[in-house]
Amino acid sequence: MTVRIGVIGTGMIGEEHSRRISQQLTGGEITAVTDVNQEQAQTMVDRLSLDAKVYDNGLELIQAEHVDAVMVTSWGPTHEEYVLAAIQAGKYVFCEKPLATTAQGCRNIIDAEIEAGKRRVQVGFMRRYDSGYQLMKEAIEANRLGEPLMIHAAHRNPTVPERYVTPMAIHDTLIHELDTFRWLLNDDYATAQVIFPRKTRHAHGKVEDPQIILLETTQGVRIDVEVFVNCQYGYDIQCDVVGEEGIAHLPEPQSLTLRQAGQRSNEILQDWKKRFGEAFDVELQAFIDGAASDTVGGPSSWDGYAAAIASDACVKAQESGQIEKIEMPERPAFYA
Ligand code: NAI
Ligand code: NAD
Ligand code: ISE
Repeated sequence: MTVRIGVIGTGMIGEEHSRRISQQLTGGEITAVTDVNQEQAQTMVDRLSLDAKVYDNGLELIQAEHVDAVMVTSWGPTHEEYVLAAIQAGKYVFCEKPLATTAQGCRNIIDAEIEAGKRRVQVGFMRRYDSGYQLMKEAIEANRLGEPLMIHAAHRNPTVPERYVTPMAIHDTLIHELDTFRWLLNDDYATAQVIFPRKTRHAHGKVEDPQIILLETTQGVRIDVEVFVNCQYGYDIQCDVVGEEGIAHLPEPQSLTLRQAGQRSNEILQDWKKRFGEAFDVELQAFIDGAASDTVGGPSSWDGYAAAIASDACVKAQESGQIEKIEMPERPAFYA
């Protein structure tokens, strides 16, 4: 069965994902698209030579008979409404992070999914599909490091646009780590604190950059993450898990070592598109295969909710300068 997919939001990642589905992956077809900027939706259809209808809005697209599954790649504040509508229409939905911009928004989605009685949502936390992070998880679960004690991590982007403001370091950027570490450690967060080092001269006025986020899990693992979104030199994701008997280091992306002109060098990638390209492939193929076989796995609405609760606490910690508590409600059996 070919899964007929409707795309809401044809911006940067919407087009990336649509290109993958139509040109690289198997079992899926883009049959419908929409964007608040209709011209942009039509441009994507033309550029990718899609046989897809352009809809006036996301809610109409979700209802369309020739749409089996929905991909939400519009701006974060629009996600909740579309995911709720897809659940109500009984359609599988892949939603880019964040699932919703508030924890309450995620809770509304969880309540709707439970009431509908079936898992419908896969959240776009693609790092879980990255082969490097998967190796780290395998090592932790096989107890090759002993018990994990600490994580040192960094999330660096070369630059960010003017619309990127201080809280986005948490809910747009750190949100990936907030999901990844819960998954790696099989644990939840207990507290968060944010520290602002000296500001880089490359950051514009509305963003504090860099930031250091200190997290503590319920089992006492301590985590420090440097978020530095104007680091200039590249897109660089670092992670070390320190255990009682060893350390797991996130593999660097494969790159040619060049010996030339008295230098030995390796390329550093410049954006998330290439850094997590293979992870996006695996993530979306899993969604298509899941929809085709009437089931969905991977990061759930509950994971989206957990990341949102931690993210809210980190934003609070940015503002208060204090250590903030993170309280996770009990996980419903539905998401066990
Ligand atoms: P973008 O701004 O390039 O694209 C968003 C698109 O959504 C725009 O074309 C906009 O016109 C459209 N849109 C906005 N509201 C809409 C609505 N109500 N209905 C239909 N279309 C609407 O943004 P980008 O960078 O593609 O990000 C989109 C989403 O993807 C965000 O949630 C972002 O957090 C996520 N993202 C995830 C990444 C990852 O690593 N997983 C990387 C980059 C983005
Ligand atoms: P973008 O601004 O390039 O694209 C968003 C698109 O959504 C725009 O074309 C906009 O017109 C459209 N849009 C906005 N509201 C809409 C609505 N109500 N209905 C239909 N279309 C609407 O943004 P982007 O960089 O592509 O990011 C989109 C989403 O993807 C965000 O949630 C972002 O967090 C996420 N994202 C994830 C990753 C990742 O690494 N997983 C990377 C980039 C972006
Ligand atoms: C972007 O939205 C992403 O999701 C990228 O993965 C992240 O590195 C970047 O900081 C975000 O802005």
